[in-house]
Amino acid sequence: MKKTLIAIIVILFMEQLLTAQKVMTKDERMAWWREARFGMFIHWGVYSIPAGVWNGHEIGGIGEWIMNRGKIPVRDYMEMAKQFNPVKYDPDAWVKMAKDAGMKYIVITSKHHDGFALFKSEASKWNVVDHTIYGKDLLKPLAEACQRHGIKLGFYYSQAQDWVNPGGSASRKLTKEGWPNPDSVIIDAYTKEHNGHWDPAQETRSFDKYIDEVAVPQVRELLTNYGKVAVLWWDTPIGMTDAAAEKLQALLSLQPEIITNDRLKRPNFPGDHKTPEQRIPNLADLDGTDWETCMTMNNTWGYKSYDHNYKSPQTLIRNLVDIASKGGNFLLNVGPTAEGEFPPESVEILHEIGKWMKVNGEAIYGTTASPWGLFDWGRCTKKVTKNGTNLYFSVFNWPANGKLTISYFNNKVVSAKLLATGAPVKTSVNGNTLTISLPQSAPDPVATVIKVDVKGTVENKIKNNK
Ligand code: FHN
Repeated sequence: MKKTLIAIIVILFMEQLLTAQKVMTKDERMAWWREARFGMFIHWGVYSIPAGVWNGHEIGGIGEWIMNRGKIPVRDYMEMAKQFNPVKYDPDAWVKMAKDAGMKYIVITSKHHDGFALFKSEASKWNVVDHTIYGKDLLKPLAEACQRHGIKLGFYYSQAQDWVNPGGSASRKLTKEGWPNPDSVIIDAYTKEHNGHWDPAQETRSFDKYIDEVAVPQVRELLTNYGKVAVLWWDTPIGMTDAAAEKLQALLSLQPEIITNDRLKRPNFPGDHKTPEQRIPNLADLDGTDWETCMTMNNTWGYKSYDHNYKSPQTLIRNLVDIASKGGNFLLNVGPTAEGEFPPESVEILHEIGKWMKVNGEAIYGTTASPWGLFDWGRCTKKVTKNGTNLYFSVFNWPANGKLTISYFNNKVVSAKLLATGAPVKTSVNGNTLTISLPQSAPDPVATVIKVDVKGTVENKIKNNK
């Protein structure tokens, strides 16, 4: 009896060991991400204190680049950062806002190009715990909140550019991109000679040493101390070498299920997905590789107090539909303030997107690209089911004659309804043309979804429909 019990325990243990060691395929790793379709990007750091203004000058460009475009000396920037004190930071509220908007994952800047770590690090004192009056790790409570609310958490990490930790690289920006600096000629000559650096303090160590002494240990910290990390989002591989990329890539084995993007080092480290930025690719650009469009709500990633140029919820909802109809993901950015709050405009936009997603999320989650490509009147997404295929037609421009016609249609319609209300809509098939008869006016002027269930599979028609 005792022997049998021991044998069973040994077998169970061996089984567990084997499961744990099983290397996941890319499809297995990407499954949740492809299902999710919609995530939140968060750009947060000490640049949210100046919020786009330095010494009374509005600094050009995106907020998180203020140090570079403003040519702020390392010592001054570090002095400013000491006052970082986000007392209104409420990670549960952040995660809930993402979740209520229909987002399934969050990617936050653990360290942006200014090198400031939002986490406790043994590799550099230039981090929120050791350098600021706030003195607490910002990622730990976010990881816990994500866990509580069932949202996946990923870390953005600027692996090459680092403007404070010596040895990091710097993309060269001309002074005129920042403010009318009277010393521009001297500074521009200096940055030309010094690979984009503007302060001697940035060059007291080699890039290789920076990788070994800062980037590698910090990425190890991120992949060790915060539970499950869903995504590692590299950025701007300026000055990266294959050798440095190898070292960073090797750390990913600490999180065997992790997904990474294509920005570690080009072209030898393609990662799992492409990252079109501030744009939605055309169908012709897509080659079957997974992709994720990242986009700002206004014109900056990091908070800028005077940027109120927000896209409308309609534009962003339609972007999400457009992206899903092409088989991609949408990573929509929020740039919190120095106190730790989302800007009110972002809160409102998230709320509006959430209202639409609550009704129409089925047309986004777990869908794949439109078999027809684009329509003048809107977009289509598709979901294969046990019994056939669900087609989701999202109508942006309501047809004046109340009819949608879809050519190259070869399936039998099982049912058709407005996704929002469940009210049936009439369909007829004439030859290979499906006609959907719609109500007189659009129930949702942003995007009304018609769900059409058909028998069988719907093959790709894009080559016919060009
Ligand atoms: O330089 C960064 C920028 O600040 C921002 O983080 C974006 C987000 O994709 N990435 C870089 C520019 O490509």
